[in-house]
Amino acid sequence: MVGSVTPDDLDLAEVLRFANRPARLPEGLRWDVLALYAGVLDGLRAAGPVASVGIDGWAVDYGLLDADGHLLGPPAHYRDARTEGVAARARRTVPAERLYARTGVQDAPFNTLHQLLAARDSAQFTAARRLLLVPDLITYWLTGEAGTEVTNASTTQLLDPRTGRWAADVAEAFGIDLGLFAPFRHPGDPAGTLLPHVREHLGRADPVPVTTVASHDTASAVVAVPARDGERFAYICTGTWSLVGLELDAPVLTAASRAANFTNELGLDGTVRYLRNITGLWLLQECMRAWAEDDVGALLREAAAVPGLRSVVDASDPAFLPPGRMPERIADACRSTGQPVPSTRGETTRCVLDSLALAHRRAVEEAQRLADHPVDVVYVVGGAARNALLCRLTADACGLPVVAGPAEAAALGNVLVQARAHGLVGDRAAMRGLVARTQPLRRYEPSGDGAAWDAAARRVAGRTRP
Ligand code: LFR
Repeated sequence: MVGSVTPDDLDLAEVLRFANRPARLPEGLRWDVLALYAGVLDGLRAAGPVASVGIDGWAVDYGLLDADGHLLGPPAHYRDARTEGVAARARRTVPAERLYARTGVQDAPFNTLHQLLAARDSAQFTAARRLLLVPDLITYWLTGEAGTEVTNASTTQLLDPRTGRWAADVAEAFGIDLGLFAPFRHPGDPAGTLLPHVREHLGRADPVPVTTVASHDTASAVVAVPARDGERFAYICTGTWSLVGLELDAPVLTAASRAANFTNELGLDGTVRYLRNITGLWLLQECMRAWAEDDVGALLREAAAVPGLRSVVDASDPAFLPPGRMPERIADACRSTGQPVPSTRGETTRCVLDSLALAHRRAVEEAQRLADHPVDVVYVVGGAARNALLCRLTADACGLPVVAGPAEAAALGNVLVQARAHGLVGDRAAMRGLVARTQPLRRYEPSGDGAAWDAAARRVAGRTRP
């Protein structure tokens, strides 16, 4: 994505899109990170003479380097089964209450901490001298300089969200050597310049700066939430996941917050992204993969034509995390909760969208209550901003207006942080103002039919949650 930024204008153009296809090896589900890097290089070449480069990506996963700085094999996928049962064992080392009080991170199987505990006896881990989170790994290949970007580091479950430094006592209790991590970098910091062989590939003679952005994609997306200064808002960052929450000045580390499995991740300028991970459009992506269907528009039209709220599943249930057999698993969840089993693709799609809207509602309500931070509007950014049905259902379910857009929020947030580092835009409010003035947004008013959503919420709460 190439962004152009002036104090009055913000424009984003897609120059290259490539698939991110993990591969199942005998040892487990792995990311094809070389294909990703090759795609990045092709994209940079297609982008032409840019003034700065910034890398963001998904959280928690990492590559391990040996003493020579060489990658020790493909990074494990956070959906890999190697972390099964690890969280429960880890709680015997550090009780859940203390771990949450120190790190503020949700209890999820894929947290970096759990992945490290699952991997630590492997030959690969024994040989490892450096750990780089995936966007930091790509940045390292581009520049030769290793760093640990702090918004992404906040998802490891090894960081203290109050200080933005490592929770050294937690790492020590688990026997994790924090020396594996490179020094911290903050959004806006220089991250080096493109290495000579990269420049040669791009046909650039001049040094090209790489700028640290909020390298966790969700942190970048929150930067581009087009909220007005002083507005009381929640956001939903959509894509494979729905990340639903608030931007706060300080973490919420209470017992109630832990019980509700909210996470405190760091955002730009020391803000806290207080949010819940909801399985998100992964449910639909996996159905589409099972059906060998790539026309989401057709499915959404079918879903809009079938009656709503017939069956709902718990979209934040970790049972939906692994890949495979998604239509059957959704059908099973409906059956086991005594609800009608969706029988057509349209019905299954509708079940997914209704369930997501309901999960959005629950997270928006609980976040406000747990953080004592009421909101007046919900911003939907990311891919689902283009999904009018899901936006409408989310507005109806939340009983709040939804403002949808931009769909490419993560890329815009990435570009804006680079632009700020290069003196082109001002503070967070100025960045958001620029997004609001320049990007197409659509507003959905709630229909007022709260009772049907209340009833559906009771169905999910009563039957599919422990
Ligand atoms: C979204 C995201 C989420 C994170 C998940 C796994 O792309 O980064 O924020 O929880 O992927 O890394």
